[in-house]
This record gives sequence, structure tokens and C-alpha cells, in this order.
Amino acid sequence: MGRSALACVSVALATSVSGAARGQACEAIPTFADGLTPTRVLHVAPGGSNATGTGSASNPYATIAFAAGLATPGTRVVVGAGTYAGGGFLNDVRGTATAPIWIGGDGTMPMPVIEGGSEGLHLVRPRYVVLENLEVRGASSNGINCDDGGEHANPDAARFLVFRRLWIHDIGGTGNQDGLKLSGVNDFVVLDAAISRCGGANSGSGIDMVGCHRGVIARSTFSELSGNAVQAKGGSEDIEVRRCTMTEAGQRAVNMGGSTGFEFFRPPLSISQPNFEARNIRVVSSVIVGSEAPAAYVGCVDCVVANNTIITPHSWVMRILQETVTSGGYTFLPASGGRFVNNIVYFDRADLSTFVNVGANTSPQTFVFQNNLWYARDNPGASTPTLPTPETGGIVGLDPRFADAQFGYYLLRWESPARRAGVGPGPSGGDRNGICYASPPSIGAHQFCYANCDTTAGLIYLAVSDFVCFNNQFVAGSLYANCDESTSPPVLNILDFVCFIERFARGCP
Ligand SMILES: [Ca+2]
Ligand SMILES: [Ca+2]
Ligand SMILES: [Ca+2]
Repeated sequence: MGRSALACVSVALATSVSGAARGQACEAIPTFADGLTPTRVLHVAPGGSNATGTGSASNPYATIAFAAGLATPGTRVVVGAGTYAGGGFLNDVRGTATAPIWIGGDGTMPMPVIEGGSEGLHLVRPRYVVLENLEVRGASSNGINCDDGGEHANPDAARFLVFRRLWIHDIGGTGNQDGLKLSGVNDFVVLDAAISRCGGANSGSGIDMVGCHRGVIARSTFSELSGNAVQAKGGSEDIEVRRCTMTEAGQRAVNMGGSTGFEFFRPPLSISQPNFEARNIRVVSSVIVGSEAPAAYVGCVDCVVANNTIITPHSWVMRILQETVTSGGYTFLPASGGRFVNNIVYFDRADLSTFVNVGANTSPQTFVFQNNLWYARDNPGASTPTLPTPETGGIVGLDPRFADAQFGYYLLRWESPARRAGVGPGPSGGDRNGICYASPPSIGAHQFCYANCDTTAGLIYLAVSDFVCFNNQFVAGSLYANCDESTSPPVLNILDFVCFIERFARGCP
């Protein structure tokens, strides 16, 4: 059987199985609202009236806040296309576990716009609310603010919330102004947000959390920020930033911990137990391009940065700092127990100052470094990092072999030294594109997918083009084509086609 005949067989088989082989088994990010549908609809439109409207499609209300005030469990407030003035307060909007309240556009483009005001929208003590499909821009203070109404000791005050498909941009510009400000919010998910240009003067966040617990921020993009993309402080705990992309996110792309006034902590500070700015904050499966420091552990306890692809940080790879110290009768734990694992750090040595910036009152000796890949693009011989503790399993000075780094395309080629070099288990929520991590996992934000021969991304990883690619690799004698990893000659034979078909049908990784 000649090689061209093999190609015909493989393409025919590819056509038959490609529909089932999307290979994104870790794509789903569950929320409490999954599978629930509204039982009542109220409409809002720019030409509506709060005085004479009825909330019907033909006679809508004028403002989101007015309609939200009338919403009962199971209600969907549909915000019609157009522009609304910022400044609306939504007080005590409360759905239930089986009948939440949805507020936002209907999902068609363009999304409704909330423009201007001190804050675009402010939710106080919401429960079981889905806020979705909104563009918020031009607020002078924060884009969207959500809090517990000052009930700092009440973990139920603002709880069970979904924020999805929010486009928040051009907020503030002079200092500490945030895109999405969450204070005392528990059990929440932020999905598919796009946040850019918030704050100024090296301050302000894309998402700023104070005293928040059990949150997931996923599949979101952050760009052109001044302070950071994401900050979690003031007693925040169990927050995962997953599958995000941060591009030039300012001083600290992710600030795990920070500096919080004592009166703002949730729960309130304890005089009998040690306190912390943040604990168990995790940054995983994300791409972080630029920023002064991609990751900062600031009074953060047991925080994790794992399986990220970090590209050209400008000053440090990470910072370990303490900005809140024991005082006033309150004990604070030092930045300690941090982990930095399975990350690709692809940098310009000339652009870095030191690898790790360690400040006073921290416990850098308790940090763990494992299986990271360090590559100085401008000077591979200067790739070796200086770390507070010795790294195990690290890879130094080898090009990670991205599909196309120049165009921001960080999938791994087969030749990549990162392909199987991580320490398991990889993040359970999957890689940047929803592919489950293999065992052992790849290093970086992208799990290598063998059957994706042509390293396409997007909705469909695996297609007939991968068979064409495989055939070309086979004909060229590439060791990639040795799918079954046989060792006796001839290394490449028909069994490798059989193997590839099987791998393709199984999907990624
Ligand atoms: Ca802030
Ligand atoms: Ca492909
Ligand atoms: Ca073989």
C-alpha cells in the first residue's frame, strides 16, 4: 500500500469521524442558572416610560432600575438596544435557586449600552441574579458596582450571582476606578467579560474584589489596564481566575491580596485569629502578555499560579509583598505558601529587572516552584531564573515552540519541550480553550493536542485538514508521524495511520 493510498484511506475516515471529535471536554463552566428559564418578562427601552409603561414589549419601562425593582423570582428584565444613562441603583433584587432574576440584553448585537454617570450600575444585596449582555462605558468611578450594602458580617447578603458577556471599558481614567467592583460578594461566576481601559495613574482594576468568596472568573479578556486586570483582597478566599487573557494589564496583572482598610474586610477582622488579605486565590490556564508583573502575591496565603503562558513581562515575573502588616491588635499572616507551577515564562531578559521581587515581612522560603519553562527570547543563555527556593522539574533556555508567537498564537507545536513536561494533575477546569489537561499535563495555558496536527484553534480543533497535515508529516518522515511511538524500523508505517485515526476519533488531548 503506497503512501498516496494511505492518504485516501485516512481522509475518508477523517470525514466520517470529524463531526464527533471536537475534543473540548472541559469547555463547560457551570453556573447555578444553567437549565433555568424565565417565567415572566419585563421590557425596558430607551423610549419607554416608568410612569405609563407596563413592561410589555410594546409599552416598555424606561430604566433598568425601575424594572428590576418590579422583578419577582423567575423574571427576565430584557434591556432593549440603545443607550441608557448610568447611575442606576438596583436594591435587593432577589431571585431564588430555581427562579433567578435575569437582567440584560437579549444576546443580539449590538448590546444595550449604559453610558456615563459616577457608576454605570450599582447592585446592592442581590441574590440569584444573572446580569448579562451589557456594554458599560464612560462612568467616572466604577463600571458596575455590586456589594453587600455594608453588611460585612452577613455572607448571604450578596450571593449567587452570574455576570456574563459584559463589555466594560473606558472607566474613570485618573486613579482607582474599576470596571467591575465586587465587595462582600459570595458564590459568583464572571464569564466572557471583556474589560479594558479602567482607572489611571497605576491604579484601578478590571475586576476588583474586596472580601469575596468562592468565585470563578473565566474566559474573559482584559487589556490596557492601569493597576491590574484582577485583584482579590480584603479577606477574599477561594477565587479562581481561569482561561483568561490579559494584555498589558498594568502594574500587577493579577494582584492576589493587596492593601485594604481594616473596616472593609469580609468577614470582619478577628482579634483572636490570624487574618489575611487573601487566601487560596488561583490563576490558571491563562495567557498574560506584558504588564509590569504578571502575578503578585501580596499578603496572599496558599495562592497558586499554574499552567499559564506568560509573555514578555516588563519588570518582574512575580512579586511577593506584604502591604498589610500586624497592627492595631490584628495579626496578619505573611505572604506564604505560594505555588508557581507549570507556567511558560517567555521573556526578554533585557526588559526584566529581577525575576522575583521580594518585599519585607513575607515568607518567600515557603514558596514552591515546579516544572516551569523559562525562555529568554532575546538571550536564551540568560534564561535561568533567580528564585527564592530551588525549582524542581524546571526547563531552562529551551524555546517553547509556540505555533506562532509573533501573532499571539501560543498553542504548542509537537516539537515543544513543554508538551509533556508539566507536573500533574493539571488544572481540572481545562486549558485556555477548554481542552482537558493530559497526564502528565503540558506546561502553559495550552494543553498539546496530538490530533490537531495543524495547530488550529477556534471552535473546531479537529478537521480533515489535520489528516492532510498528518499525511504530509508522514511523507516528510517527521517523527511527529510516529503516532504509536514505535522504536523498531521502519518507525513510520501503516500502524501510525491507524493510531492517528484512533487519536483523532478520541479527540483532544
Ligand atoms: Ca479598586
Ligand atoms: Ca486542526
Ligand atoms: Ca510508528
